[in-house]
Amino acid sequence: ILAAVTCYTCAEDVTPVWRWSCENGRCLKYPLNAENLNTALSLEACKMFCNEYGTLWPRPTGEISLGSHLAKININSIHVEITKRGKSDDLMNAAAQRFKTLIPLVIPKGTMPKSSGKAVVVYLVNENPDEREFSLHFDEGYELRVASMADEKVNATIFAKNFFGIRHGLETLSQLVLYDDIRDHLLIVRDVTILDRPVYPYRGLLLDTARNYYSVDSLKSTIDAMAANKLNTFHWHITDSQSFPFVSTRRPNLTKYGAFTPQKVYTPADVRNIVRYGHERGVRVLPEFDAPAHVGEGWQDTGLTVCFKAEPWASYCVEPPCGQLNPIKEELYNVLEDIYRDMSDLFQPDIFHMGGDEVSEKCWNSSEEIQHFMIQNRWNLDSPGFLNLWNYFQSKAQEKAYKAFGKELPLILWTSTLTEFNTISNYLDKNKYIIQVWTSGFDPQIKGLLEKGYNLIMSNYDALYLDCGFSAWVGSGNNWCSPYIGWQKVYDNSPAEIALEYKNQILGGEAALWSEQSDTSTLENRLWPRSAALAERLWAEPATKWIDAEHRMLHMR
Ligand code: CP6
Repeated sequence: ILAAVTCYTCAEDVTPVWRWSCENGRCLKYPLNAENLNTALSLEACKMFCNEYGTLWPRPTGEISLGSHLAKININSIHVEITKRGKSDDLMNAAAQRFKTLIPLVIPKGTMPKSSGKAVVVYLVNENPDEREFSLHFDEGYELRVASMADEKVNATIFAKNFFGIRHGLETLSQLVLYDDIRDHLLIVRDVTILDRPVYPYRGLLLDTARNYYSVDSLKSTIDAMAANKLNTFHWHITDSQSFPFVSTRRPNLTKYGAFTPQKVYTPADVRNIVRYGHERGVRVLPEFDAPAHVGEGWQDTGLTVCFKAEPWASYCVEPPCGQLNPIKEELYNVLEDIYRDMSDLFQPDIFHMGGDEVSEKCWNSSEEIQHFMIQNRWNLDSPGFLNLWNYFQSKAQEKAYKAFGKELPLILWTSTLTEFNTISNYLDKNKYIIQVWTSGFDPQIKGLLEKGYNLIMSNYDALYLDCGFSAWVGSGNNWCSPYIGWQKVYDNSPAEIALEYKNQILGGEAALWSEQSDTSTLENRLWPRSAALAERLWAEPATKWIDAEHRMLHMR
């Protein structure tokens, strides 16, 4: 299959000697000669017509008709018209601008398309031009038409309920443009109708920028690639016990003591830049402040943590250096409020992630002060007792979060002992908390939580951990990454299949790149194309498996 669609012998800078023909869903190559020159298909054109979904990724979910003709277009004459003005004008303009920059990307390096051909005019028909905020309930659907025409213009129209749908439509339209290396021309598919909307409202990617630092540019490139795949949430795990690169204006010492170096930080200007970059691309930048575990570096002078760098670390945390917030300190909650306020100012999020993973009883129990507090409250120094302490922390942190963000925004927590389905309703209100599942897709907890009415985001480590699978964490021996999860496994991981009857409570999924073994230099290859597989799974929830998507995946990669 690979050999049939890939022209290994066609160097980019030579005149092609092959033409391509679609046979039984594959593009096969034949010699290009004088007789077939006029009708010969280039490889890209063949791929476009060799598959029900052309080379679109993720594949549309509604009606699709791709016509059977290509029109020659002029790269210097591409126009986007915004038909209705409103509060989202700045975003609409940015999306139009991005569309224009996407087109030249299909031109192979070292070649130049002829500048003859038709002008392209894209009409953007936005029903609610005032809508500009992210939401778990907004409508990201769109309708795209490329007219069949005989005159000197190619007319395309995108209809949508809001900017977010329009933006997706432009992304799809850009994928209908291809480069013909037989004629050195840009072409666009005409006679097109596409109706499209996502199956899941939450389609995310987690990046951990605390175990290793990532450059601001690499984060922006990541957002570009997410936008191309119609992923809509960049979950920024911005702090952990290893470093605190988030520059807190209200508590600057956290960054001063917590960053790896004074350069390896995200300043307010960096964060604003990234959040804006995401907004223009339909990507929500969702901050996580992970607590009460996974803290350490940065808190040295506060006296508000316990068991920081405790040894042997394996007795107090999952990976060193250990560290946990001390929930009995009243001052802690003022610091949290300040961090949340900084995040509110910069991210203005519609959802907030409060972490809550991997809390260690033993870490809290190593503090006499905490033991004393628990005894005073008549909480036993056992597991249920520590859940009371944790709940004490979470309730106070929740109150500060609502205050700092100025609203009761949905809060996300990782699965943990606090979120076990038998007892979760003693602690967390199902109308206030979304639970992100990071444990195995076969965990009975998942169904239990759904039965109790909780909304979930799936990040099961057996399919969606991009660092490595579970065994990398618990003794993979001398194998640096075992198992390495391929895009096929990501693609076939269906959140709905886990519990069909509760599909409405599964908001979507998220792939996670934990960064103990990754940084700027490895980022692209860790994320792509595997996150593209996730993107199609969450956009379309196809009934088919990866094998049916392989041709399009090779193109998207
Ligand atoms: N860091 C944080 C991690 C992990 C989690 N939280 C993690 C746990 C197990 C595996 C991979 C990553 N490194 N903060 C769990 C949500 Cl296998």
